[in-house]
Amino acid sequence: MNNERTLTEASISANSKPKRTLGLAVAQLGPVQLNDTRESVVARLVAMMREAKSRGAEFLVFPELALTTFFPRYWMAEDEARRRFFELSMPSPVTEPIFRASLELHLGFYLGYAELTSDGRPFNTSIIVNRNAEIVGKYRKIHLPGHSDHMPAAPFQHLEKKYFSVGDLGFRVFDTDGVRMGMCICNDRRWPETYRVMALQSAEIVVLGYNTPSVNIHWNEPTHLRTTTHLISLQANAYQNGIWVAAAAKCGSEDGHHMIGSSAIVAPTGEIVARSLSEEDEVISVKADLSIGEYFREHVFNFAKHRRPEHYRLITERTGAGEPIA
Ligand code: CDV
Repeated sequence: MNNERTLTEASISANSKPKRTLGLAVAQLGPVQLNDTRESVVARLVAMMREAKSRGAEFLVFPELALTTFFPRYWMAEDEARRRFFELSMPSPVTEPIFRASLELHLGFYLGYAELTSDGRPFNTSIIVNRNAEIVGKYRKIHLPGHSDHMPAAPFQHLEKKYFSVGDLGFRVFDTDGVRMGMCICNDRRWPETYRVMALQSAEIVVLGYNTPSVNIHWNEPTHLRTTTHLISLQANAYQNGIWVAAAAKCGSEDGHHMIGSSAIVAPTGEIVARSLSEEDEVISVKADLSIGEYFREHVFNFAKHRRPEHYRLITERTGAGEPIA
């Protein structure tokens, strides 16, 4: 890790743009067990907000579905899932302490949670909250992995397609405390379109949370690849879009179901500048120089100058792979 940090610092000092910095932190969350209360999880989140602030953080990234265990691994009726795991409002009496801490600490944050709208639609949702504890942006997960049917032979379920509707808000960006920020959720991070749509709106940072089981229920994927493909997705997309990417895991063993850690902050150079060491609650932080991304966006990835969208038509015209074009 030290070596990677040195490379990034070298690339910063070789350039001359004035620094625009953001104290950027990620709050990795260790396991949340099925029987843990929302109150106990919120207390852990607030403790990490204080830790992040003490290190100079101005924005803190929490995981996907941060308030409960990763419940899509369990088969149950939709009504039961909604009653046990979904939020009807944000903030709510239970989550209010997070917003109070945001205001007190003058600390913005990203938070993932299960949202049930007032008209009964279920989404895997995240929000960006500014340093005045105001919600400035909402995103609803678009790339929902897994299945909707019961797979009793599988070691566990991945029922995001059963419990959630596909997000209806698109990949938008939000200006929060002087920074243009985009967000996505977990599986979205593996898709280049996710980042490119936000980079085309001049995103400087993309933040995200994830719950990635160590075991792939669909094929016998070597465990180490779960971490490799996670990191490579963050790094490639940070570089190819000239953006910072900050990713927060929920990890460790939730009632015997293990999920990867490796929360990371990646610079627009594609270099990992901070990475978690544990699979427990852990804050990582950097002083992110936002101007680094400008070099990439002005030169090798100057979109206006070099992109050729007339040759990218298949990306929006086709969903699955098909026959060669004439
Ligand atoms: N929560 C997720 O979206 N998890 C997926 C798993 C199923 C591969 C991920 O991309 O990490």
